[in-house]
Amino acid sequence: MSLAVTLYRHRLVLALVLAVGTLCLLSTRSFSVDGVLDALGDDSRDRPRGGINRHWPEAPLPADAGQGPASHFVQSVLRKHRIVVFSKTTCPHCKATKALLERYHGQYGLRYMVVEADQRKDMDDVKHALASLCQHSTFPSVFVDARCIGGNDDVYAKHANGDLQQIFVEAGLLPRSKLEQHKVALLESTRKLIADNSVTVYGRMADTNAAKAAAIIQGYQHEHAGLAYRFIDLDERADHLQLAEVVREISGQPSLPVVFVGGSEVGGYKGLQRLHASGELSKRLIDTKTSEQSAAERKVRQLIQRNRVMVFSKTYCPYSSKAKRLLGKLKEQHGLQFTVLEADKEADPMEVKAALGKISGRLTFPNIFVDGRSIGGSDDLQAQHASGELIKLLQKAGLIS
Ligand SMILES: N[C@@H](CCC(=O)N[C@@H](CS)C(=O)NCC(=O)O)C(=O)O
Repeated sequence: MSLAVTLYRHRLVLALVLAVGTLCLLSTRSFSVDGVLDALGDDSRDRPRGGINRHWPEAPLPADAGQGPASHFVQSVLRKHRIVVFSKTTCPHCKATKALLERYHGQYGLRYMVVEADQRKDMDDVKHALASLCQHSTFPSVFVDARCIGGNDDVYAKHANGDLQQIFVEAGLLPRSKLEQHKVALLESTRKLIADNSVTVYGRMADTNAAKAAAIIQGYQHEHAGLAYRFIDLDERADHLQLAEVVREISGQPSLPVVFVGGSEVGGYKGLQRLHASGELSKRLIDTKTSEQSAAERKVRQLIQRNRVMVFSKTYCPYSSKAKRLLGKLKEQHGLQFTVLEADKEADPMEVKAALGKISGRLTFPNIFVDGRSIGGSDDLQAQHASGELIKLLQKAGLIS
């Protein structure tokens, strides 16, 4: 029997096989998020590429997730991606939400998925499907682990009070260990930034005092061409809470803005305003121009920045010896680490002294710095130790346990 005759006899079976095969292919495609998104083009950004959420399909979706193709689409996106923004390309609130998530991506590597609903033919159905999952039916709608956490205002409010970070931490998307590592790195980079710039302001530009502080510094930019000035706007950062903590630890100032001039903290807006009004700010800005720093000053600033407890001493000075003895005892008892520079062994001890005078206002040895700030000489150290203040300070800074 020829092949043609066999095929003819079994034509019904073949037709059935082909029909079932086509149906399977079609249904796979309509439930494949990637397929739908591919069809949408590049504007739907799929950040979390490559095999994430392997465990996730078992997670339950809300009972009222709805039926119909748009509901199925929404559900499959939510099953596949842990952070999802349903957005519209034209909506400014959506842009703001995406910008915020992009900051979390940049700072902590958090991946998120954006669905641009206005690029879909079934936008209204998607909107409808979202309304059954969220309290609202507007764009954007943001989901974490298939739970709606709100629109743009809600997400920004949660970002401001730390709830958003907490949601990511609890979902295991942002491990606590990563936050801790980030804070250690932040402490170092913040110290470096302060040391490398003539003026550094940490604040929120939306806050009047921060804006006023920035305006004062901008006024000096004509006079001091090339002034190394940085304004760090905490509102622009995903890690604003940690950065605020780090600035508080470095400066001892409880609130923002905090202004550093020539590596030293001068207080907030009021402190800066006082320096400005007295004419002192102009003098300090001339003094702190990096190009005018001596080699000794650069070395002194670097030592202060790189060593959490830094002692400037003189080998023959009894006050220095007494201070080093006390710090040595704290090293033995509590494991305190400290670094000593013997100024009289340097090429130009007078330059070291001048640099210390400029940085801390102190012209005698020893001069002891903790986390970039001078805590005084030997007598101050003994007094702070006797009152228990020194131990408290070192404990708070995590320098002893
Ligand atoms: N009250 C200060 C006294 C320190 C002091 O007088 N140090 C002397 C050296 S022992 C000093 O620095 N003199 C100026 C210099 O050597 O340039 C303290 O406790 O540190």
